[in-house]
Amino acid sequence: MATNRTFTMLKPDAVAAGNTGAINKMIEEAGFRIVAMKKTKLSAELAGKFYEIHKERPFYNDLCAYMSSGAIVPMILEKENAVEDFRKLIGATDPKKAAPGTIRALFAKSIDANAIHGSDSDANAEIEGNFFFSQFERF
Ligand code: 3AN
Repeated sequence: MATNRTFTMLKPDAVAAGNTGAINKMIEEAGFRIVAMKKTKLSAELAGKFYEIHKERPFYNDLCAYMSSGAIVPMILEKENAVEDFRKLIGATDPKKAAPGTIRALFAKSIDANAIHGSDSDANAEIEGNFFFSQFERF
């Protein structure tokens, strides 16, 4: 089951710009099923926990401040080959390098405010989904 699921999160820039619906339309049209979804806001402390793997990176503090600056929309998604296919759909971390037609090419503003997160492995998808959702919030 884990191999068919990934975790995503619409970031504060995308939610504030009113792009939630447009991005979710692209996600569903690409064949992903939304298993769990909510609108919420992270405290700086929780953002720090979520991005703990990046603790040593120079952009860690800015990233945590940014990710707790506004509402986000975390989701668990299901599809064959979910992690890899979703990374393709969202495009490169830096929107200047994101392939045309990808979510980041269309909606990201910068490397920090890059519209959307996508898990980079099945193991992280599981950990990240569990961070936001209980078993009773998955359908
Ligand atoms: P991705 O989200 O594409 O998997 P990660 O996991 O390497 O990228 O980085 C997590 C987040 O940290 C990115 N989404 C981005 O917002 C931020 N980030 C990554 N690299 C940089 C960087 N060089 N400068 C500033 N922010 C960065």
